[in-house]
Amino acid sequence: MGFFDRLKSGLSRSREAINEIFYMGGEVDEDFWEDLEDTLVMGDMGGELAMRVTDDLREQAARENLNRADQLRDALAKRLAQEFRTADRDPFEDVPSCVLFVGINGAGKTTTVGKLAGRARGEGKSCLIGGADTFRAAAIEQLEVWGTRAGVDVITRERGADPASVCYDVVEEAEKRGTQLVLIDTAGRLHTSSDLMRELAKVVNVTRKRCTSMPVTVVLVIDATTGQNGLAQAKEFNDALDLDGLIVTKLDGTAKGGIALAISDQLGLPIYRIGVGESIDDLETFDALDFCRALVGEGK
Ligand SMILES: Nc1nc2c(ncn2[C@@H]2O[C@H](COP(=O)(O)OP(=O)(O)O)[C@@H](O)[C@H]2O)c(=O)[nH]1
Ligand SMILES: [Mg+2]
Repeated sequence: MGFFDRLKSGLSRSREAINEIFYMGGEVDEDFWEDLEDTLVMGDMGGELAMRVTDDLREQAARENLNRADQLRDALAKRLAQEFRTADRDPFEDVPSCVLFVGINGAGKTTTVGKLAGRARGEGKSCLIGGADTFRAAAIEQLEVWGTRAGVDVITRERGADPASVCYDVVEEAEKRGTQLVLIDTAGRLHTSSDLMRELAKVVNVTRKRCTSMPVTVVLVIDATTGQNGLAQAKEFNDALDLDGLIVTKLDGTAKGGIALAISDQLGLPIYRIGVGESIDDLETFDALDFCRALVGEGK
């Protein structure tokens, strides 16, 4: 399967509802516009964004005399794509580079680090993984399994060690080896969310300060199936850590792919990659227009 087909099959659950309105009747009438706006809201784009996009498309339809639903499909994809922030720099391509992954437990941080490490090795880049989730022994083991699978060394410390010290170690080792890409996995759960944010802020600050030889990028990994809840989460992380960008995971298992758009739009952050499955190859580079076309469908 080619890239676009994989993305499309990943987003098929998000696309079903949109497909329905484009196939129904085919007339662009008052009901069509209402259904479109509702469908965008249900796909977790958020009310304000759904309204803005629907209004713009409605104006365009009037201006260009588009009165069949299928004529509007690509216009919708293009209009949605405009809402995404674009990245100035790809932290996984533009090396040397050090990337910290943050996010709540279960978001897909460790899996994403593993996928990216595998990809980097496949491209012939040198890579090193830092395991700064030292709260659970199982977290360290899981990361080591991914490291082995990807053929990348994992630097960590014993359970309970200071996560910031792991960052220090991994940056030092990377500088010694001349490593191109450093990927640091962090913990997603502490007793309270304010403990987590304080701990992560320390990890981020130590890494930013220690790592002078390459840019440090802080990426929030977010599970698309968390819907609007994910937006509140993303805001909390952004306020505490001043994020650089996002990776949205589990777009294969949700009808709420629009959340990717809502978060990128509201936080003004680019999406670097998207996760569309559990295996090592299920990570895609993000292209806003491809994504929106896969979300909206290409028509017949
Ligand atoms: N379907 C699907 N599952 C994913 C994806 N990314 C991660 N997962 C699964 O989500 C679960 C939690 O992932 P993990 O990397 O341990 O999350 P962490 O707690 O943030 O490190 C695991 O079962 C992963 O296999 C994805 O893109 N799609
Ligand atoms: Mg983890």
